[in-house]
Amino acid sequence: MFKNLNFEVKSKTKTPTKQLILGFSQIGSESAWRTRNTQSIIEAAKENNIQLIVDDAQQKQENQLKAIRSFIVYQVDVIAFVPIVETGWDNVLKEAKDADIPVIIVDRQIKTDPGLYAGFLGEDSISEGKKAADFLLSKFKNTTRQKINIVEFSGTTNSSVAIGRAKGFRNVISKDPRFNIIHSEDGDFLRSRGKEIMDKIIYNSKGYLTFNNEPIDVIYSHNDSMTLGLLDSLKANKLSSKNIVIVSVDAEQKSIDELVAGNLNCVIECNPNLGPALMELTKQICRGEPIARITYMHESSFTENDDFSKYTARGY
Ligand code: GZL
Repeated sequence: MFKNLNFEVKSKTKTPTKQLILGFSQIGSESAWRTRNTQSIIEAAKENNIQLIVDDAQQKQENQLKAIRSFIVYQVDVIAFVPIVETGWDNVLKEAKDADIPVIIVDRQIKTDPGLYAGFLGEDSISEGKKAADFLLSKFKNTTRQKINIVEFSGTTNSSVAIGRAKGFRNVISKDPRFNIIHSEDGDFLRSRGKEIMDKIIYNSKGYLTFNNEPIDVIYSHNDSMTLGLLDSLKANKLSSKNIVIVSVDAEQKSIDELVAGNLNCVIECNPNLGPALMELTKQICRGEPIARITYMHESSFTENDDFSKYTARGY
């Protein structure tokens, strides 16, 4: 699906019938969400007759910088990329601007001079974090519990998504003093890391599930891959997940299946299907039209209170 391409410089003549070339740097394939995200872009490029050059950065920012510089040498019409972390993009974006190649930021946001890119297409991670907390406020509204302890499985440090999901969550949960985040750990959006973190918690627990001798009441996980990993750990240790409230983000099929099975309580959707919108923005730019600074995708939530018979297949 992915290939790191060798580039040779091609003369780029802008003729009306010229097929548009989009250079896309993807961070990797760390989750089913990411794989679907890539597929959506590949499918949409084909449907729009746009030549797509996809590079898989294997989770390394330096590989993304190399790929973007290769797209510049290749003189693609538009560059799009998912910034694995928020910072470190200023120089390469200046090089793209000097080469008169517009850039679209996809999925995750960056901290840079806004004049260095055309616009952002992706998810509102702060809103996703808010929705996760809203569910908990509602879930515990009528309980007499005076202390509700939360452990957070965080996404990649310095990624805008982990920062946003943490910020949105805390903005809401702080409204109720009963809630305490007693531990937060970077699981890098990986299933293996989710299992490792949970294995360590279980190993050090006194009784069912504790952290530093405090009972854990809630787990908030920034993505389904880490959630599936923590469920792997509970299952391997013959511990039920039904005695703890678990909220996850992405809404991959496997996570929805665990919700229906009663092993999760709430799953916040993060929409990976950015392909069609990315192609529209690419064509808009190539027609010389400005694009919106921010384009958010529609997202919903799934909870234990839903009528599961109304659910449809997630497709990833
Ligand atoms: C979200 C995206 C995140 C997903 C994870 O916008 O950047 O990265 O939630 C993926 O599954 O690793």
